[in-house]
Amino acid sequence: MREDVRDAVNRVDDNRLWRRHMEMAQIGAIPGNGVNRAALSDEDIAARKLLISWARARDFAVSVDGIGNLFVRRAGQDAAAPPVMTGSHMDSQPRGGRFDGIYGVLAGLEALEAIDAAGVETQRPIELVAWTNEEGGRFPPCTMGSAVYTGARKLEDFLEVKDNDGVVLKGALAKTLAATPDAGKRAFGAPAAAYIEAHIEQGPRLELEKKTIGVVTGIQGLRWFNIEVLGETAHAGTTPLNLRKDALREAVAIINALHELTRDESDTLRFTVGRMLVTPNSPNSVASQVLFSVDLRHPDLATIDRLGKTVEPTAEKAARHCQVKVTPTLHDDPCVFDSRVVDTIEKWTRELKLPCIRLPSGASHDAMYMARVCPAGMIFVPCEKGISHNEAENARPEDLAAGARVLTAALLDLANC
Ligand code: HGY
Ligand code: MN
Ligand code: MN
Repeated sequence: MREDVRDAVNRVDDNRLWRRHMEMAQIGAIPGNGVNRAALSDEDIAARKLLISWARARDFAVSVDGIGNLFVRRAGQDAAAPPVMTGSHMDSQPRGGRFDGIYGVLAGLEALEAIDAAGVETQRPIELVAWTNEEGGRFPPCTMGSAVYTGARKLEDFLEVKDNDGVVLKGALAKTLAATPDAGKRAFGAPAAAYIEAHIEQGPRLELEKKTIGVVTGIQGLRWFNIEVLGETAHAGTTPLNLRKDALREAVAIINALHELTRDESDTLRFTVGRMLVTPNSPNSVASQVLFSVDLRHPDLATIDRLGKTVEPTAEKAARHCQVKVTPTLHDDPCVFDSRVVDTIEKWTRELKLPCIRLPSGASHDAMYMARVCPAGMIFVPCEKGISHNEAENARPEDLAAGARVLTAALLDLANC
């Protein structure tokens, strides 16, 4: 193994990496070892400040762009060269785990620190990024920060999005940006030479097949929608059923029709309704309005495209007395990662004698958007029983450190070519 790579890889500190996970897990901690660190919340701000404190301690440069993506940069010999980038997200689901997203940020920081401690000079700068609002749990859709950074979406598309309490994204973003005033200002869309994201698998394969590393080949396609059903509120006791415009009853009919539409014996297709807001949300008033989410996913482009196009007509057909408004909120086709980056990840995994498999990602990640603007790839490490988006999410320190070593080696390789 190249001397510089060996030296840097040997400086990955398992204990520091684990300790930082536990420290971050205190921010937004919820019972059952979980975290609730919603995007652009006070908890998100606290996590940003903690990450910046670690970056500053190593004299890395810190900057933030207009949607709050947070960048930590280690200089290269050629300051003008497009950097090699790594990163993930610090926001979590409402009942999230201690590793989803934050692992990719802390593994990236660990790689930067190990390279720095080894005194390895790289031709290119290496940058870590903590993307804003990857989860989309509070402010849908997901992967918002990377979508705006790469130009796939405009910031203006999202400023008026509201959370379940009616808080508007624009105000929460302004508060978050104001919380780190001494971070440099960063434009959207600066060129990158390559991007690698480390993440827990959020599925059971690595653990079942006793592999330490997943060399990720790509990400399945997604289509998200908001469906609004508009009826009329009325007295639950006096209003005959045949005179009602019951938005909740018809939302259920639409959801059942979509379940029929998406029935898949092979259990490859993913259909989820995870969010529902009911107005007036009172036991003895007929619902006048229901807003619910639709999350559709499939690895095959033709399939996800065909299904995405049937959502609106299916909803309109299933509704009888109410009006229906279907708004697409996410349209991501399946992505295939760059073969050179995938091969580089596998090369160093084997150099480090770590058992690995190649596999696609069922979950989406910011790498979905970075793959559109530069060669990109991902490194998975196992999580217990594949559980994620759940407080019980768990991972082993030795696996997290193994993934950070592969990341360190791959970043160094790409930063010198
Ligand atoms: O929804 C996803 O796939 C990701 O975990 N945000
Ligand atoms: Mn994630
Ligand atoms: Mn997630």
